[in-house]
Amino acid sequence: MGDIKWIKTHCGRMDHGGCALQVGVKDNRIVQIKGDLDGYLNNGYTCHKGRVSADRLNHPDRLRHPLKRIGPRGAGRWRQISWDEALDQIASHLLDIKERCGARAVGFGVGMPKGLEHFVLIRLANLFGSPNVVASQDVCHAPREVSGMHTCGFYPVADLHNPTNLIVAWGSNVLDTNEEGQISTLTLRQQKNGAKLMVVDPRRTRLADRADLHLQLKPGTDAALALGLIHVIITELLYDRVFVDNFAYGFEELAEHVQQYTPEMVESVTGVKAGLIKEGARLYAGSKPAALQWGNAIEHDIHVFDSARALICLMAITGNLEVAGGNINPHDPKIMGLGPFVRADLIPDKAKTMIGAHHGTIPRMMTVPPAYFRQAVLTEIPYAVKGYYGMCTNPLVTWADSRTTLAVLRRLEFIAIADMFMTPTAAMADIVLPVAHQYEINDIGHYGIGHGIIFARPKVVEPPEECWPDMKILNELGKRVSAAELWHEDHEEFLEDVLRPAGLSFAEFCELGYLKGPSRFKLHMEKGFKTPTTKVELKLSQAGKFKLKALPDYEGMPEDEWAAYPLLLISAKNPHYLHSSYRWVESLRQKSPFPMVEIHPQTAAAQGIKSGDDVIISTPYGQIVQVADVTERVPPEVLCADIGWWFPEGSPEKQYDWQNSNFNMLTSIARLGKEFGTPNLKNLPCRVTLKTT
Ligand SMILES: Nc1nc2c(c(=O)[nH]1)N[C@H]1C(S)=C(S)[C@@H](COP(=O)(O)OP(=O)(O)OC[C@H]3O[C@@H](n4cnc5c(=O)[nH]c(N)nc54)[C@H](O)[C@@H]3O)O[C@H]1N2
Ligand SMILES: Nc1nc2c(c(=O)[nH]1)N[C@H]1C(S)=C(S)[C@@H](COP(=O)(O)OP(=O)(O)OC[C@H]3O[C@@H](n4cnc5c(=O)[nH]c(N)nc54)[C@H](O)[C@@H]3O)O[C@H]1N2
Ligand code: SF4
Ligand SMILES: [Mo]
Repeated sequence: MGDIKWIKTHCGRMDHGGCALQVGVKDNRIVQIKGDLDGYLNNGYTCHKGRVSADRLNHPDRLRHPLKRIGPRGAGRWRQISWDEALDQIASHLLDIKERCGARAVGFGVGMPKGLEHFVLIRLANLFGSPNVVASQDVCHAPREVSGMHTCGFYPVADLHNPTNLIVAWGSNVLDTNEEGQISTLTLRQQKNGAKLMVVDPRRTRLADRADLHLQLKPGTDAALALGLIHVIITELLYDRVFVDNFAYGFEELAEHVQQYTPEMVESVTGVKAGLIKEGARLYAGSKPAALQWGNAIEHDIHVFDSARALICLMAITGNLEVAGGNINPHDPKIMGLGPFVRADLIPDKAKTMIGAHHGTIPRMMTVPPAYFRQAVLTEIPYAVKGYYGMCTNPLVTWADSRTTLAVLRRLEFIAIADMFMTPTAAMADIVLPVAHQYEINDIGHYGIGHGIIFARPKVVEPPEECWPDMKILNELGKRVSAAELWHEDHEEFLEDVLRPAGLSFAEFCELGYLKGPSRFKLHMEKGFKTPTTKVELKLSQAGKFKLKALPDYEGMPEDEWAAYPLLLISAKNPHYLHSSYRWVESLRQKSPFPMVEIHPQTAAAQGIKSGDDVIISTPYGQIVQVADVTERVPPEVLCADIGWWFPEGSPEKQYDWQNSNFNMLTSIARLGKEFGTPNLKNLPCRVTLKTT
């Protein structure tokens, strides 16, 4: 194996990424991937999917040429076309729609931010003149980030790098998800150094097994639990007096407001014993600094604004904001800001003209919630939308209410999708573009994610001849549909743009590996908080102006009770996949061959269900089939199903059987949280029965 060349890069596109890797390459093929001991986030750690991530590149069915639909949409028949033809056709459709209905009639779609192309796509939308970037932010991070901006002027990130006394994993399953680069080794290392761990999760996860305290709440009651903790902390005078006196706005009102959230009342709502609620409150308030690693789960129902606000209030009154080992305001290194990068200046009225504005989404939410986008396509409210360019996303599977998404994909005049594989969504497109992927492109990771750090992801192998980096596609499309002089000769100049303020070339950045902003704590001592009152707004001072609720509350369960659906349905990310991605990678599929739903033994026994049986999961909105995993990790009244499933081996005419086991057949967009347009992805009334035929 002497002629293997080892190249350093960072993992990406299997989750939010961030593990430093050593990649062994021989004859333009990756032969081994291992963790890099020097890694800032991972210290040599990798997960299984990171280690086999190169297997994505060599699948025989990978898209290798641009394709144009022949026959009806979704019929699975395609003609290979050249890149010039593909780009010319996309440009001509988009420009035609712009001429007839205005630029806003084209939606530019992205999914989970995967790399720098995310921001190049936003730039394309801005230069084209459309305010409508459609993203999964309704259920992913915008609620945490934007609620943070309104409450304390920043997005409070758990500081897992400096010593802490307690980590609270609240609806965050870091051992499986390593979300936003909070690589699980960081939590485990803190534990080894003496930090305690508190887990707030309805399931007994592997992380909960390691916890000092597990608050196993009823799903969907997070806001009540957080308000209950605040109640105890205030009544027992455990809060940080100095901080509250100097830096909090609305403390008296909050204190009065939470009087109703007694441990007994909160026990009756959450199912967590009053004694444990008190213990949790005392542990958190007594552990300063304590880092609250708040997860995606709190963003998955219509009450997310209350949950997010309550959690920030909790961080604030205990004096854990902006302190090392608490929840910090990460500062970016000297790199190009997002606004200039995406040319936000060219679309100054975006906040007023985007589809979300019509629905009164919260200020600073700069993408369109998929629910409102689809409504616009189907009903022309607030205006007509006719075209969609989607990249790094698979909405037919990942957006709530898949049937509505299908109706939208049928109704749109024109759809182009860029992906590396033929997905159910790509199968409904008019033109499909084959992309180059991680390891085949030069890229910057974690730009715009808000953790104050960026990672070098240099290319290690050449892509197949006709697989283009998304950035190149967008750069070439941009020249065809907007002012050509605002695009680059070579798309890799975008990498240089980001780094120029730091005085680094991309090559120099790759030598360094990562670039981190300065660690600055307690800036509020000098400057206050960046809010209208310069304090942490426990009560929002501009609530009236923005039609927001001034104080967080528990509003009850997000869905009605149904006698026919006595259980509660939740989900958790599958450790072996990224959402809907990579079911076609054999080394991953072996680890997780089919969708599994966790069912408590009592619940299973009542239905005659054993592990391995096919079961039907039903909600008021639909039904799907998954395979039973009978386990005490979920309580008897909770089902935890797998998300993101479709079957690459399935029928192309049925878009790869995306309806059979897809969680989002069970969700609905009939109810949405006003602030972010968030649907109920979790906490749905449901039942489970044995599949008999
Ligand atoms: N019911 C339910 N729904 C959910 C969630 C849930 O928990 N429950 N989670 C939500 C969350 S948090 C998120 S972030 C979204 C994610 O939603 P999406 O981002 O839509 O889903 P992914 O599966 O991450 O990515 C979709 C596609 O991106 C492609 N892809 C990967 N890398 C590249 C690339 O470099 N270029 C291009 N062009 N394509 C690429 C993959 O092949 C895949 O087909 O889903 C949300 N949907
Ligand atoms: N392997 C893998 N890693 C990923 C992803 C992936 O798809 N696969 N996706 C990436 C993305 S885009 C994101 S946003 C992150 C998300 O990462 P996480 O924040 O960890 O999100 P989830 O796995 O959706 O949910 C975390 C936990 O919430 C619990 N939970 C469910 N309902 C509730 C509830 O009502 N209250 C509380 N407190 N907890 C609840 C679940 O049992 C689960 O253990 O992961 C990233 N990393
Ligand atoms: S934890 Fe995430 S970043 Fe690390 S190797 Fe796994 S997929 Fe890659
Ligand atoms: Mo996400």
